[in-house]
Amino acid sequence: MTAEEEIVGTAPAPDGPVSIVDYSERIPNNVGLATDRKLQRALESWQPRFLDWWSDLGPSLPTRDVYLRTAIAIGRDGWANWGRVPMEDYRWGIFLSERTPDRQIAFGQHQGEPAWQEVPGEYRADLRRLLVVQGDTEPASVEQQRHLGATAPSLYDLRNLFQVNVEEGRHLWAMVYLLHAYFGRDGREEADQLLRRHSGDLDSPRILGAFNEQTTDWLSFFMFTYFTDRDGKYQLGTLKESGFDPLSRTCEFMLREEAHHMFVGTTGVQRTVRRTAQLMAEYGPEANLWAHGAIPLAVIQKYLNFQFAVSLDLFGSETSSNVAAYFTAGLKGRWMETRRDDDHQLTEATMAVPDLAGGTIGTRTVPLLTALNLDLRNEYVADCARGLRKWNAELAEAGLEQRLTLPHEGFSRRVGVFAGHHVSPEGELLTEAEWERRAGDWLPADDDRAAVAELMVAHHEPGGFAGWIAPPSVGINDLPVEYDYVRF
Ligand code: BYC
Repeated sequence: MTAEEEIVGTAPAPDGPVSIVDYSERIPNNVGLATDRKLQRALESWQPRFLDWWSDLGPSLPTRDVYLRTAIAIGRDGWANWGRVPMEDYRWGIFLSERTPDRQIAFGQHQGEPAWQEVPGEYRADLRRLLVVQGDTEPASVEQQRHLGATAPSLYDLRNLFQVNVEEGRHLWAMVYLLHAYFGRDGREEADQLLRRHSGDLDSPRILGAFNEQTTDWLSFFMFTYFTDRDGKYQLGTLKESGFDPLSRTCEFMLREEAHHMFVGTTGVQRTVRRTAQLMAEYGPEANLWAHGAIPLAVIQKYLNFQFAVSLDLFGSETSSNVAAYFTAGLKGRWMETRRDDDHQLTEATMAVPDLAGGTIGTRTVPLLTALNLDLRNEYVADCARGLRKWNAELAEAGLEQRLTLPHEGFSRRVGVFAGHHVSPEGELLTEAEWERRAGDWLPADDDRAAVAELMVAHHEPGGFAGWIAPPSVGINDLPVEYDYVRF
């Protein structure tokens, strides 16, 4: 081990059966890659393209090393090793959770059958599509966050950004492994395309809308990790239920890494709100916070509105024949499928979905099977509301009456039943003229983003924090908040 890789801080001790990752291989893995020469060669030929992509479109800030966690085992605890790593030497690898012996498909027309270890021919195209959509989002987010390092509010935050970035890179590996291992030549072509589409590229954009938006600044990054990574949690949760066992096991492990990404979002927004609340309490709720170097609550609310709306779009339409087909085939389940108390077939069940026929926002009843995107979205929205309560507790503790709120599900939507309509954050249907007049009160305008950008001054010295954000209460992995998490 070189000095650059010294281990700092203790890795938790393993407490259960763990499957050790083989780090002696060029591609670290726990899937026995060395026993499949053809697959190993194919992935080893993709690896340099991934590294080129990382150096071209990954983090642009040059650094010497970063205090990062790297997966070393798959067991419930003790799965990560912590140490200083030059980012280009990060060991991206392929890790699947342990196989559950005799696992059965829990839903749909194959319920009760053994989970598939190979791709059933009739579901090949659908499964490939799901893997490609999932895989496409991972490098997209790294591209979106590429330049944020230059304006990091602290070394603590910079490290968190880089941790998120390397793990999104690893999640790309997760999908590329499945494409290469199970989809032959088509899969290899799709894996190449995952590095050819780019976020915001006019000719070759990323597949889903939110992944072509710009992550303009750190407030937008925290909102992204709170709202958009949380869509990732819910989508991965449904793919974890998949009858295709390798996909299920891959997603189970990805979900473990994902928890930290949402922690970054929850606490990042919370610390921003805390600083804003402190200054509002000190100088009065109407004070010009820009002048005090902080972000006004109304602007935080606009960023929240924007990111929530684009993240709701990621769930697809409220009614979708695709989702009904995925469920019936056993490809994509519901959130916590096995804990749901019903027949897991849903052939008779119905659900109310929003409806705008007649010029008002009402509901209509449809077969539940076709409404599963909305079912998942509803679970997601309830989860989003939980974080908001934490942010609002900061305002309450500062003795303020103001609160942050989630906008109405129809607000600023481009996908689904609300697309093409104008809905206020409170849920009123508006004319286009009213929308045009008021949208600037609800969504970040260019001057809001410019004012936020002015506050984004880098603090790359240990223990330093930008004035617009409160420091965290604890550091990473029991290290002090002031630790030099990133070295230049
Ligand atoms: N933008 O039938 P519909 C994450 C397309 S995030 C553009 O309603 P369906 C992460 C749709 O593809 C999680 N196009 O949709 C987070 C379809 O096109 P085709 C990513 C969109 O299929 C942070 C057509 O419109 N994972 O992991 O029921 C950092 C009709 O749509 C959009 C997944 O999404 C959009 N927003 O549901 C890093 C899981 N929405 O097929 C990572 C895999 C829809 O007619 N994907 N369209 O050409 C899926 O399960 C589904 O494809 C979707 C859409 C939920 C996305």
